[in-house]
Amino acid sequence: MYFTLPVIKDYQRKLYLILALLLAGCIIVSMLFYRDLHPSRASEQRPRMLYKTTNNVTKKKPSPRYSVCVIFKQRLGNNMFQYASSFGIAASKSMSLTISKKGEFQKIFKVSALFRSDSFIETHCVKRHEKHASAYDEDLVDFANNNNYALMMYLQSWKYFIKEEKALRKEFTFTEKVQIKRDKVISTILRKHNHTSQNDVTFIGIHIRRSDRPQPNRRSQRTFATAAYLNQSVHHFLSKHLTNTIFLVCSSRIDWSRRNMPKNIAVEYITGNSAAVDLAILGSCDHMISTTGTFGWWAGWLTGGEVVYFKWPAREGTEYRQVFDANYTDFFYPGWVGFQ
Ligand SMILES: *[C@@H]1O[C@H](CO)[C@@H](O)[C@H](O)[C@H]1NC(C)=O
Ligand SMILES: *[C@@H]1O[C@H](CO)[C@@H](O)[C@H](O)[C@H]1NC(C)=O
Ligand SMILES: *[C@@H]1O[C@H](CO)[C@@H](O)[C@H](O)[C@H]1NC(C)=O
Ligand SMILES: CC(=O)N[C@H]1CO[C@H](CO)[C@@H](O)[C@@H]1O
Repeated sequence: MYFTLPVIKDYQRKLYLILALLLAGCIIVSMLFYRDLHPSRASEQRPRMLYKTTNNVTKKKPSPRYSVCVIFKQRLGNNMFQYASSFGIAASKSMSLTISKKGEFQKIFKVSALFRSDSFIETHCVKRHEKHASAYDEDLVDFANNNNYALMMYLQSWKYFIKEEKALRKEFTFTEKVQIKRDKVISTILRKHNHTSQNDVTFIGIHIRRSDRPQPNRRSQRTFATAAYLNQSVHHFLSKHLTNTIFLVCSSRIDWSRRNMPKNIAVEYITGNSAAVDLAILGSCDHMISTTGTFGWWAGWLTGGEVVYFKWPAREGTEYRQVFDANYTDFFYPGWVGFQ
């Protein structure tokens, strides 16, 4: 008995090759699909707040299938509201949080959100729209955690995330890259003022916003802080007689700021950094004087100290005034101090 080796004809060989390629293709496509549904994480550790226990009852594990997806619009200050409010709302519903894996946000903060493709966010997240950009909207948050949702679009109220404030401070920890640049600027300033440690001084951050690049058509509807406001705010802190007070000013209009800041105070004008590094510098101050805009709002929040703001950011009777609630109480944090 003997066997004859089967003769593999040329066309058969080609057929096998095509089948093998098809199989490999199927495997690759299904792997990509799996990755989209099972996204990567910023860190292996899941956000602690999702597992917190209340009254001995462990909350149900969030289903990674259902997320609040963050859609970032405009610049850093706006993006922080979009992230923070989505984070707070997701936590209140035991949902996960998803951001684009191609975004810049995770290069600035060590966020715990899931990273997914833009196409996932575009096609799998049902969009819900707020009524006002800078006021709390209870209808916006009235949904069940049975689908993926994207909440549009500015979400500028602390009421969306106040219950998760502690967890949010962890989310808004700056990445090492930003921290290193911040520390360099801070230590240069300390040396210049003959101090060795930030504990020996009181830094008051000041963010002065004068222009309104993203929406120039709204310029006439907005108000901008004046020299009188800066004088009042600076003297508010000087009257407290804090230890070695130094004012740190960031502004897109640094010349205007130099001309209009009160004289005869210890002040440093910070220039030449990215918005993220400026925010990190201001955020590491003890207290904050903001003017208008979300960037100064977040710098104030990050300090965790006393925050002075300019009232009010919108002219009465304008369309822009309507993005806020009647008394601006949804927008400005409780306890912050408003000066005119
Ligand atoms: C929580 O657990 C403690 C100790 O096991 C018990 O005494 C208490 O009654 C529990 N509380 C609730 C709300 O079940
Ligand atoms: C720091 O110390 C040097 C040397 O003692 C002195 O010349 C300088 O004026 C001091 N600078 C400040 C801001 O106090
Ligand atoms: C700045 O404010 C202080 C304290 O309120 C006041 O004494 C001073 O006159 C003000 N300066 C200007 C230039 O308005
Ligand atoms: C608490 C508070 O300041 N409430 C005011 C909000 O605004 C309305 C109308 O503008 C006032 O009538 C309230 O007194």
